[in-house]
Amino acid sequence: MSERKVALITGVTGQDGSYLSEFLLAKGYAVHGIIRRSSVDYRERIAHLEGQPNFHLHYGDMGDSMSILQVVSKVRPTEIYNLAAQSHVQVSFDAPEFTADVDAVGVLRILEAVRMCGLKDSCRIYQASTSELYGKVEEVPQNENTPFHPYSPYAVAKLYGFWIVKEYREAYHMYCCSGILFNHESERRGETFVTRKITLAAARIAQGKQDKLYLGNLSSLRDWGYAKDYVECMWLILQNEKPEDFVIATGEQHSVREFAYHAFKTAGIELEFRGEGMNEKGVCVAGPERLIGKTLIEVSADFYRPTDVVNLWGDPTKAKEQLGWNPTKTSFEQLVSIMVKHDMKKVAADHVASLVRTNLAEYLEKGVVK
Ligand code: NAP
Ligand code: F7E
Repeated sequence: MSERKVALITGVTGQDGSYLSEFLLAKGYAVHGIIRRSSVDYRERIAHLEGQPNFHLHYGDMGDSMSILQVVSKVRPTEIYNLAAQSHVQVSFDAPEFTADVDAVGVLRILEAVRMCGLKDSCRIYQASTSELYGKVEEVPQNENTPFHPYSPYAVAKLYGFWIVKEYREAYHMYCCSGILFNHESERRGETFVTRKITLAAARIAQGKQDKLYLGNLSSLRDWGYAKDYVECMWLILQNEKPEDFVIATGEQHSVREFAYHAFKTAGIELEFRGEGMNEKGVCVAGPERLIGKTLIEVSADFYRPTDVVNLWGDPTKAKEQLGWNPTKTSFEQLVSIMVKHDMKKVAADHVASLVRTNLAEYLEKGVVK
């Protein structure tokens, strides 16, 4: 492997991109990230890294071959982590073409840029693949040999990404591989994914800022891990002697209902689920007096998908044995607790900030402060 340690991360502003940047900087890498131009700068997750001498950002877009080519030729990375994607499964039903362009053809653009820049023998490529490939599952739990059955436009696009990586590995002998990662969450998770939606709502309801939470399928099952633990595995996959694909998961499965139960419990609210299907409700049976007996969770058809993946459960044996990775470093209960504790503080801080803003506006109006 090369002496130079230069990583290029697409999707650097995302949940995983931010943790991976921290991880690689700590390992002594020069880290380059690709960011998109937007009218509002949304770089909250990497703001603390900007200005560090080994951290560099470049404008580009996964839909724009020229920009990808330019960045790759300028940076000449020794490792590329292709994390950029339209990553929301439900949104992929509304924006299927964009999802295909970024999540499928985008992977091809990275592979071709590496070839065109003459880096095919010196640059290792990690592709962010997904348990969504198993979709309408044909086997439980799922491992590297389980057949794929993608069940959303997102999963179909990611399937192309998986196969094109395998194709370039075999056709051009490139070191490129896929991590088939099961759901991984954190306090940096996007707010419309189910876990973060729940932890934020639990914190807001506990602090009197929200009355109710509406969710979709409460019985959906996921294998949820902690994102901070999973980025280590992305790096380990690229340090393996041979390029191979790996399943990354905890090996434990929980329902959306269970996640909600634990999250609300951590926020000081005990829920009891009553009823079934669309009529199921989460009712408060213990906690703050004002909430007892109130329905805090209801089911809404708006959060159901045309086709949904409902039984994901990964078998991380290969990663454990071959990469020495520990899939149970952070337990399910610890993950829920990390997220809820973070969001309890965030909601409280947002409240204080809004009070300060309101008072400041009033003082400015009255001329108390100028
Ligand atoms: P995320 O938080 O949604 O981040 C996605 C990143 O991709 C963001 O930085 C986003 O930039 C960037 N991006 C989207 N479209 C782009 C485009 N056209 N050009 C350039 N950048 C673009 O996702 P994540 O949870 O960190 O996941 C990282 C990767 O792993 C994704 O590929 C996802 O599909 C895959 N994955 C995630 C999970 C999981 O459970 N988290 C599991 C399996 C696989 P903006 O900030 O500008 O939007
Ligand atoms: O849904 C159900 C929903 O949106 C999980 C992405 O990172 O992981 C993620 O995709 C489950 C689904 O994640 C709501 O129907 C119920 O069954 O949090 P999610 P996801 O679809 O699993 C995979 C591995 C990726 O690769 C993706 O990039 O929860 N669910 N009620 C809900 N989901 C949402 N979002 N909102 C609800 O109200």
